[in-house]
Amino acid sequence: MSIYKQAKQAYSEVGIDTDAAIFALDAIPISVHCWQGDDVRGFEGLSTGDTGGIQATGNHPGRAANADELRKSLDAAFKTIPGAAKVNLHAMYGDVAGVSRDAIEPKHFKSWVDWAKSRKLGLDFNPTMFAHPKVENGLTLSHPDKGVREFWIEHARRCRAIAAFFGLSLGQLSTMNLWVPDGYKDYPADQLSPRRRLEDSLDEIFRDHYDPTCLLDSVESKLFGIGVEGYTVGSHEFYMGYAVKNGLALCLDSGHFHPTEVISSKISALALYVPKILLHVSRPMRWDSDHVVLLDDELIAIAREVIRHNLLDRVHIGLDYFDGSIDRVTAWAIGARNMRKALLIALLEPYRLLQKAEEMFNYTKRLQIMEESKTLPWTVVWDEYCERKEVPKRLKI
Ligand code: RNT
Ligand code: ZN
Repeated sequence: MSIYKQAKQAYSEVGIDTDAAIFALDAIPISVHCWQGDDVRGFEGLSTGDTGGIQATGNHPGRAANADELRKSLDAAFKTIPGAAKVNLHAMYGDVAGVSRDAIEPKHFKSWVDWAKSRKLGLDFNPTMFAHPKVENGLTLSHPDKGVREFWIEHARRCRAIAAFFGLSLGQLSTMNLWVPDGYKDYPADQLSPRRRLEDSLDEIFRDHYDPTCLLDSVESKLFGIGVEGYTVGSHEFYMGYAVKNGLALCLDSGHFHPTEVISSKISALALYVPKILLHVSRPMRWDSDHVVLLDDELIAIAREVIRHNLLDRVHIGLDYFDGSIDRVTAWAIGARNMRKALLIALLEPYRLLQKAEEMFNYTKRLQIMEESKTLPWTVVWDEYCERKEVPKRLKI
């Protein structure tokens, strides 16, 4: 009997069909963030402005200098990443050299759409609200000056139009996720007024109606960033309230909470109140450092929450990390493959048995199943999947 057949047999004994798991796994889209390829710099020819507390560090050679190079790097990464995928773009990655952010249009992203079409990839999108001289005093949509706010409102409104264009052209929903860096280095006097202004700006941005099968609007909160330690306007409570009130998707970034908080434990609660959740799967080390995601307990816990509760149609999985100190293509490959491995582990979990034990208040059995199933041969199923997809089982060492 082949080793895969043996694994299939072992899993069938706990009620799991490995072929069905492989089939389901392959269809789960993972949105791969383009900004790992160039250390979050973009192609506008701008090297000015506040980074908003995002810090890519490292000087490894091979940083993509233009859109063609970035697409080549992505192509190289996708040779090793099995399964359905999307690419997550920021506004600063279009053919936008010399184009002001409040003047971008779908035509500036045509080369990305053509490329995505030919590779059968979806596209997601983000307004770029940092690294720009109009981020005045570290503020964008919450700035007291109406002119500054209007510049960024216009940018974000155009970004929605571009994302809707992605959705329409590719026949696949495009998520537009809005994150702003707005905040203060030190303790504020007035925490309320900036939040009121942010709310008003968001109301303006989300006023236009788009086909919900093309565009999904999402908002992303944050606790703090480097240089923005004292106060963040778009906090978790702010955006959770805003998303619930307005029926938007809420983005949970692994690095945007207190160090002992994990996003895996938030998914089930939020799923009761927001229509959709976007995940920015990342790895914080002591702060929101955006390290390459590992196949660690939290990654598996995130995947389990999505699979256990059947949330695949409501939770969109995206990656958000950037390490400039290692090979950028390999960084993508490691993180994206880990995400998919975690999903496979979740799909192979004997969840029904766990649930049954819990229903019977048999917590001994629950613990036993949890622990004993850890040594079921999921890696054999992974190898089989990679073989079927003609991607390497393990990256070449
Ligand atoms: C910043 C947010 C945001 C960015 C990307 C580049 O802390 O996580 O999602 O990382 O949009
Ligand atoms: Zn993020």
